[in-house]
Amino acid sequence: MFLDFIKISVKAGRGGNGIISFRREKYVPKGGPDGGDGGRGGDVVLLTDANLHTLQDVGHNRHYFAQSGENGLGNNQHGKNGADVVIRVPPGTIVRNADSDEIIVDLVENKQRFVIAKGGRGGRGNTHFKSPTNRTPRRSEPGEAGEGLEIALELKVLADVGLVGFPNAGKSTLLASVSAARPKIANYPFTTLTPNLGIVKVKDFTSLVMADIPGLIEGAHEGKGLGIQFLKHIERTKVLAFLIDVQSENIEKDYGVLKKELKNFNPELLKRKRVVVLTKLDTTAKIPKKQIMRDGTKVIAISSVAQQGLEKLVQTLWKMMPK
Ligand SMILES: Nc1nc2c(ncn2[C@@H]2O[C@H](COP(=O)(O)OP(=O)(O)OP(=O)(O)O)[C@@H](O)[C@H]2O)c(=O)[nH]1
Ligand SMILES: [Mg+2]
Repeated sequence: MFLDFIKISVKAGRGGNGIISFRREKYVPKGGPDGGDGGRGGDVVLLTDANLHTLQDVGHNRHYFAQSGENGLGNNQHGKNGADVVIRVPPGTIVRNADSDEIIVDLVENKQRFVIAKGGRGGRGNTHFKSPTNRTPRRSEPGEAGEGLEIALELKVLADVGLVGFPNAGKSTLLASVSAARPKIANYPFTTLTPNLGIVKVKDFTSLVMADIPGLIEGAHEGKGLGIQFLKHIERTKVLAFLIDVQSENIEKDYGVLKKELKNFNPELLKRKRVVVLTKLDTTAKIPKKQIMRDGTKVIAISSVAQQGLEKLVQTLWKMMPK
């Protein structure tokens, strides 16, 4: 199961209590106060990890608790701090307050660390309350409660280029042939059920992140096929590549259907830079003459299997990236 939206509750650890204690030493009848402070409660921390691509692992638990701090001890010893609990999420995870729906943080960098619930402070032991007038303070503080809240996590993958097209158009095959990603490829529709990301090398030190998503069909915005929910994964891509099988009976029509489905999901998507990619060039003897679509969009023909046009496509995508 692919999880790209979950709600969880997080609760940081309570601080340990400060304690009341007095020195008990041989031959010292009245020792002074020596009650130590409580330890700090553990934090709940979100940490991004580029090796993760879904929120699935996070979803195994609905509640995340960090450890409480330990109480202080005699002899001025501090209680141990509670351990943090670290929740690993993929980069591209948007964190909201589940009650107010407000965005708390958008975790876009890899290895980004964010304390979502802070542990309570430990209470002070009675040592702190000693004064010239009170040498035997019988006072200490309890630890503070840790923060707690309900959060909603939503993943919108971060990629430079998003591949859109009908099922079987060859999206996953393209991703596999220009990157090290190994998505599932098969000759039936809806092979891809969850987004795949790959890194496409452009030049020695430059690369693009490409996202392959499930196939779209006409009526997807009404729930046909896999629906359009997964389109949110291309909402943050800078460039869109519309993949259409070169054998299509009507390339303009197919392109129109794809555009319509995108528009129904989010009209902003059509303001994105885009290119039309005719796929499976090796399956036809006819060289497609079309170089430009009616709306002015550039057309590139490729074959992932015969490795044709791939370099040109990658360079074109790179040039389209906002610098
Ligand atoms: N001959 C030829 N076949 C291709 C080419 N690219 C993809 N195919 C075949 O087309 C079929 C579908 O390819 P996929 O890459 O799985 O298509 P997809 O667009 O990812 O499909 P969904 O995940 O279902 O949306 C597979 O049988 C591929 O082997 C190509 O360049 N040439
Ligand atoms: Mg696929």
